[in-house]
Amino acid sequence: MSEALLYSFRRCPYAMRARLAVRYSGLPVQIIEVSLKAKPAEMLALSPKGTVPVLCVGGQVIEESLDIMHWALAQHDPDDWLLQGDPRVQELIAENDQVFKHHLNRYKYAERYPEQPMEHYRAEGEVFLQKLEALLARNDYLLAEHLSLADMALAPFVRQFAHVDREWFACTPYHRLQTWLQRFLESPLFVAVMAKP
Ligand SMILES: N[C@@H](CCC(=O)N[C@@H](CS)C(=O)NCC(=O)O)C(=O)O
Repeated sequence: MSEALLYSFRRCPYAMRARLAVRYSGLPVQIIEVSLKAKPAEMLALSPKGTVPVLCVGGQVIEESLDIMHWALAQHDPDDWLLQGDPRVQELIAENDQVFKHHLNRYKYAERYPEQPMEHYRAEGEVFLQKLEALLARNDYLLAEHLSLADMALAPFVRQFAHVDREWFACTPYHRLQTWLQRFLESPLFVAVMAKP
C-alpha cells in the first residue's frame, strides 16, 4: 500500500484535530502543508470540495476531519480516546461543530457581521464555554479522567475563541477551562503537530 498523505493547513483547527489523532495513533502519514490560496491540483483532484484536511490512503479519500480522526483511532487508540463509543463524545463534538463554531466565526470576524456588536457574538459563544467549565468540574478532562476524542476535537476551536482576546479570556471565571486549555497548548502532542513544516 502506498504511504498515506494528509493535506493540511497548519493553522486550520479542523486540520489540527486531524493531525492530533494521526500523530497519537502513530500511523505513518506524510503531512503536506498547503496554501489555501493556491490549493494543489492533486488535492483538488482527490477532493473537489477544496477544504483541508484531506487524507488519501490506499485509494480511499477521507475529506472530513472527524472521519480522519476516527480512521486513525480505529487502528490504534492506546489510551481509549474513543471512550468505548460513549455517545456523549459525538454529541459534544456536534455541538462544537454546529453551534459553537458558528458563534466563534461571528466573534472572530465581528466586523463582517455589523448587525450586532462583537460582545453579542462573544456572549453567544460563552454559553458553550460555560458548559465545558461545568463538565470539567466533574473530571479533569471533558468526559473522563483522561484525554478523549472530545478534548482533541474541541481544543483547537476553544483555542481560537480564547485567542481572539486573550486578556478577556484570562479574566473570565472559567478557571478549569483555562487550565485545561493551557495543558493542551503545552502538551508535547500539540507542540509537535504545530511545528512549522
Ligand atoms: N467539515 C470540514 C471543514 C474543513 C474546513 O472548513 N477547513 C477550512 C480551513 S480551516 C478550509 O479548508 N476552507 C477552504 C478555504 O478556505 O478555501 C472538516 O471537518 O474537515
